[in-house]
Amino acid sequence: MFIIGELINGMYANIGSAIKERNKKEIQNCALTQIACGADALDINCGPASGQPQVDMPWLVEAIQEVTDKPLCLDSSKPAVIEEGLKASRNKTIINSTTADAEKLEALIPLAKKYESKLIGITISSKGIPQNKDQRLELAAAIVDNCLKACFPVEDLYLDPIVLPVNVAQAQMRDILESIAEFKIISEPGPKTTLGLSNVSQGTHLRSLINRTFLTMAVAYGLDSAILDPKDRELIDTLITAELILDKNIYCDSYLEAYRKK
Ligand code: THG
Repeated sequence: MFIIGELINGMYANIGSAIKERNKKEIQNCALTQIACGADALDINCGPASGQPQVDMPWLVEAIQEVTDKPLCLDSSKPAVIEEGLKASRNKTIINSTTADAEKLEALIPLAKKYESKLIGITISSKGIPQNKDQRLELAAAIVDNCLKACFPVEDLYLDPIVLPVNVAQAQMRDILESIAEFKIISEPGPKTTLGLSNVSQGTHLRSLINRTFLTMAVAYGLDSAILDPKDRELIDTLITAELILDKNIYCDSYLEAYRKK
């Protein structure tokens, strides 16, 4: 599982004020802590309160790459903000994200090619978030189709079914999980899959329990990557164990320690 740490997000109060005050240390500590906990990449989102994301995004990129070479996942709904992040990046990048709308696809697929970035495609369109699995698949297929037409390698595309909170969209959880398996066979070779795990538990009690249960189920449906809180130790232990059960990790009595070190 390719783990993308979610904690450098301006929606968190400490990160929001660190961005405002240009407190590099706070951002760098957050980056290093997530990596120590097992993050393979770091999501970077300036947050809803940022008045100048085109300036904040490259500042964040520069601060983080002073302390790590891990890939950065540039998270913004604005292509211009993502482009400023790409320009500042000297390591691998992931664009987070394009929707299935032509305007976004036409802006972001060429950027992904130009900067040799991976690309997350979320199954959302101008009509909103799909309400069932067929609508999700239709948007996913449109994203894949656009990548194929533009000669963008589909193996570098991560499709995201958009996870909704279980307390508002309980009836959609099964569709979201089944979409993971469906997306992977849209083309040959197929795209990869990712999702924003913490969305599932927003506004609920027992967040951590809901997160790790959903992740375990998603892993069984073939999930390749997730944006999550790597500081949640039980979550990471559960993930390692789920992959053990699926024969992706080799069992030994100290498998948790062994796979945490990997
Ligand atoms: N898909 C893709 N990218 C994404 C998401 C997605 N990026 C953003 C988000 N969703 C994933 N990241 C988070 C980060 C934090 C939370 C949820 C998802 C979260 N935050 C607390 C909350 O809202 O309750 C904030 C708590 C606080 O303020 O301290 O849950 O789905 N491609």
